[in-house]
Amino acid sequence: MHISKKSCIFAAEKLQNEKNINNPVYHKTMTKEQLIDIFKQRFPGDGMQVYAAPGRINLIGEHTDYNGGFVFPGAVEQGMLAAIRPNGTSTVRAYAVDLNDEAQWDVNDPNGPKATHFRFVYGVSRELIERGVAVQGFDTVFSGNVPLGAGMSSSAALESCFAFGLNDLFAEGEGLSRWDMAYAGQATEHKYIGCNCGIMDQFASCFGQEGKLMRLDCNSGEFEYFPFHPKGYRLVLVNSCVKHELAGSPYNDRRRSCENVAAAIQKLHPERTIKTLRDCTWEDLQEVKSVCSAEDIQRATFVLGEKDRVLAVCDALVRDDYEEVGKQMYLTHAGLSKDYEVSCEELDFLNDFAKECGVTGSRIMGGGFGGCTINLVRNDLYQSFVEKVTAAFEKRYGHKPQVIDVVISDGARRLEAK
Ligand code: GAF
Repeated sequence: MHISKKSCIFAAEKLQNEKNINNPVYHKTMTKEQLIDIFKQRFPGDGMQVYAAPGRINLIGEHTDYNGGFVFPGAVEQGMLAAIRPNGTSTVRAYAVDLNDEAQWDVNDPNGPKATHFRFVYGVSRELIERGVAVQGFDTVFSGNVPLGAGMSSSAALESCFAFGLNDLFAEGEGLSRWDMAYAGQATEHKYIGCNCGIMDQFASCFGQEGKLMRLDCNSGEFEYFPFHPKGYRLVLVNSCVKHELAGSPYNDRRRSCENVAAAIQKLHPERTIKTLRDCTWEDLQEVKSVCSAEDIQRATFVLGEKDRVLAVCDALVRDDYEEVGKQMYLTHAGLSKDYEVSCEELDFLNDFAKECGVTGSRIMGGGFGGCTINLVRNDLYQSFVEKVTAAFEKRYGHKPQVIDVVISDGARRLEAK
């Protein structure tokens, strides 16, 4: 598979890679007070509210969300902050601090702004209106510290921040549920950005709770919080700081492959209801081997395996069996690399290197094609692993990876005045 080392694959993350590939943190973490100061310089007066929503990690369960499978994410401490104040008109005036970019549009404009970062805000407000929230004009200033292009879903953070904030400011009565907000974010990706993503990222950003991972059944929407305080281990991300571009839209292509296989199985079994690969078995897959492309079968093979791996990891966590958790993570990486083909040289290098160092579990996290690996590391190995992987990666690729300690945090919220 030929991969050109250029920019981002997901339209949703386009902005990030236009800006910077090898130095993903090009802006600083901003406090609520700093954001308010910037807001006041642009839009004098008081009365603004500040909202926050996080990016996410995912312990296991990749590319399973749009296949009706299980995912196992948690919210992180990095996220998006937005100061918002209704302005009594139908005009939205927005300023993206990190990009030093501004735009304005009418809430009823059917086209909206062109720049990706503003399209998220525009799309979310349109989706809220569709869901019955009477969004009017507002002034806003926003800034984020989710490393861009790392696969930690800076886009879901932006969507959830505005979904939560605009619902809080404009909804009458009870307003939207967190599920409605998550779906509004996902619909924004589909309709305004062009990425047919699943629900994992928006779900994690809306429902996250400090210290807890969540196992979500994407078929039924049922989910369970799993307190995650592994004794003797920690989770650390190693961000390759690269994002590769494939011709076309590979994320949407992967999704289409899965849908092709599910449709072929449905055709063969009209007596059953096959909505997604979730409804399919290994036997079904065998049966359609001759009518589907080898590539589609390969993709589906990964998805069926990944469905089982999430459940295996949950069982292992209940037993505090972190060795088993790690084993499943390595299997996921192998599947994502060989069958789903969403890895790249840098991520395979990080994965191999983690294994050589004796790291318990390691794998690509997020959509793939760059970004980071998530690593389950024994405390006693942590320091030497971080030092070694940093040095080895830099020697090979000419730049340092970014090491990010995972802190599982809360989901979308309003920040109360201190
Ligand atoms: C991206 C998507 F946005 C998610 O919905 C999910 O499919 C993920 O890739 C892969 O697990 O983050």
